[in-house]
Amino acid sequence: MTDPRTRANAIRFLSMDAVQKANSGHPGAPMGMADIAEVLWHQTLRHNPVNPGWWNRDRFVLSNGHGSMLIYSLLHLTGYDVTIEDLKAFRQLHSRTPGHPEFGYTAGVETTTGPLGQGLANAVGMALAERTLAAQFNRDQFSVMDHFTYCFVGDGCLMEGVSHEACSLAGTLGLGKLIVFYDDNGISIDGDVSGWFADDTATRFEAYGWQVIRHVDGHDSEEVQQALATARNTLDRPTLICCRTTIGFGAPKLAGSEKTHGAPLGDAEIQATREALHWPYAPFEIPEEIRSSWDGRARGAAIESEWDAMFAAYAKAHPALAAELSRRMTGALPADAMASLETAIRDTQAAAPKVATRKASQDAIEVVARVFPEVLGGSADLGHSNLTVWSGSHANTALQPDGNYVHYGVREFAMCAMMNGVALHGGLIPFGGTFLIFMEYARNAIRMAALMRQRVIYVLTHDSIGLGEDGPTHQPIEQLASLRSTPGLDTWRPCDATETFVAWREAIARHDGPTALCLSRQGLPTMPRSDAQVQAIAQGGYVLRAEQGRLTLILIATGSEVELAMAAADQLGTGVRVVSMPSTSRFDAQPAAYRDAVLPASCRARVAIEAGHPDGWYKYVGLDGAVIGMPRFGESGPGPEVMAHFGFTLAHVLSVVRAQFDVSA
Ligand SMILES: Cc1ncc(C[n+]2csc(CCOP(=O)(O)OP(=O)(O)O)c2C)c(N)n1
Ligand SMILES: [Mg+2]
Repeated sequence: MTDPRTRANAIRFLSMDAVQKANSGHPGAPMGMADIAEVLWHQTLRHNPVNPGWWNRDRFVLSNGHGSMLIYSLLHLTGYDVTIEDLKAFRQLHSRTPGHPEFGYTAGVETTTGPLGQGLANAVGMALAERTLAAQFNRDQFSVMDHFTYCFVGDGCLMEGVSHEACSLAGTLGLGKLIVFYDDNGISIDGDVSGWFADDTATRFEAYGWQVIRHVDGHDSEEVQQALATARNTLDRPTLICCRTTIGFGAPKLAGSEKTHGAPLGDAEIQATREALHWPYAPFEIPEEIRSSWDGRARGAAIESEWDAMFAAYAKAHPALAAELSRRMTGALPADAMASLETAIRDTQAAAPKVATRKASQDAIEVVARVFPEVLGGSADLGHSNLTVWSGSHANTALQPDGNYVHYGVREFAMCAMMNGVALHGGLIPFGGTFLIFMEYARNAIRMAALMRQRVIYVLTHDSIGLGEDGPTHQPIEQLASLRSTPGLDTWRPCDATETFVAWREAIARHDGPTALCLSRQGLPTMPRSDAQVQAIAQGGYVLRAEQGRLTLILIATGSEVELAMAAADQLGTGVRVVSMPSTSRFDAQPAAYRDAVLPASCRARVAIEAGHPDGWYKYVGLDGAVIGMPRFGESGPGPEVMAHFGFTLAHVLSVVRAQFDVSA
């Protein structure tokens, strides 16, 4: 019989040998957490290695993602499509075992981790998604959505501020099926953490409303098993299991030292560890008995087929619910969704309201949330400024877990990282609001959504100095440029209600990445458009005002500055074209012929106008063009006065154009 320690040692040797072979990586955490991982993965985790996409699987997040060999070893040993050859290719180009776990590369990896603390916030989002779907779909004896979310964290994750944001909210929401194992090894990269991390972590989590299980010996499988059972029996609040461990456990000279954190142990120390742990096998050799004791495929198939039978009975008893849950989990569009949005776009253009684009966004959300019941909205305490609440929104709370709106509180980073977890879980489409300036607080979670190609929608209002009185702390300058330079993220800055509706449609219909909607505080008139122009908005940039006769100048603008560009064109004459460019990434993705039709190479007289950092616009206007932008911080004052002070006036635009270009027809 293979005992737990032997199974754990299989993880230890695969990890230290793979790191040694790659001559790069982190053996310490996998060796230290191997016993805990063995307890969780061998008998408790409900998953099916043959079908990593099974909806009701327990989710597992390795938030201390530098310990990637831990999860790769577990996936390999339990029977996922991760071969011994994959482990030998650890950290090599295009291998399925990249340096940090990456969603989409490796079967069984639920989220990309490595930026410490964010995996934990992703796990909070997954637990929230599970509970929300359970409340919306489970009926009487049918618990079709009913799984745990497990997360491993190290000292680093808990030092990171986002752990406070996410875990404080997880406590308030009472996410009882979230279970976190803390690898309390007293070591981070610089050494013994007592000099920089002396918190009473257990008391801290109790203060959040968590159940905390203290003083667990992370190398004593029975103690870990007992703690896990207690955690699984407490369903009204999340649980933190504090496990005392030794980093690099088993290495005779180096165990307990930061030297095992992020470097190969070396051949001599690995040989000494083989002797100390009585492991006579060659690197990457797992004897059959140990291998079969780890194999989770038969157990996984049995667990899933039990659930399949339940789901079949549920589908008989509640056919509409079953069909809807299936639709949501597979990500299929609701029937007629696109047609409803089309109609709303056409109606908006016809009604031609003068509203702030944040208000138009709220009107769009009304339509979107009606046709996409899987929308899970929210805001970081700015619901009434971001206008993210709608007539059908109701709060998701511990007592009302079926709600479709999350009050994230003032926690922008956790909001965005949790939304990644919600999106990864499936079944819900998250959107969340804050001021555009405060996307900075959430920056890396937005980047992670783009890296993982997740459909997450950011409602970022108060999009320029035009917001006025709150002043330069609140006025975004470089944020648009920063969002636009994020690969895979679509950024929209619509100029009116119609463009806002189109941006929402594009965001929600998109399956392969996140979208930032940058919206005005101040009212903006609806621009006149033909049907063809309405259709063209989705191309990201299009001719809003065509020249008559010879083209003498192109004005390019976005958002609130489109109105200004149109007024300037009226003054400058018939040869002036206005291009509205709500999304540069969308425009850049169009065929060259389309881009050239909108911005003909023959016309070098070009001026871009946007109350944001100017640098990105030279790409469109060229070095002989001009940009009217904001290369400096703003000022506090009434919005129109601030705009005028910084040159966003008709007179200034006309003078810049006339000084540089001859626009006579
Ligand atoms: C946000 C972020 N900052 C810094 C790092 C670099 N880094 C990787 S691991 C680590 C120390 C983590 O300590 P701990 O979680 O205790 O891991 P252990 O050494 O115990 O394995 C640091 C600073 C990172 N990956 N993410
Ligand atoms: Mg540590």
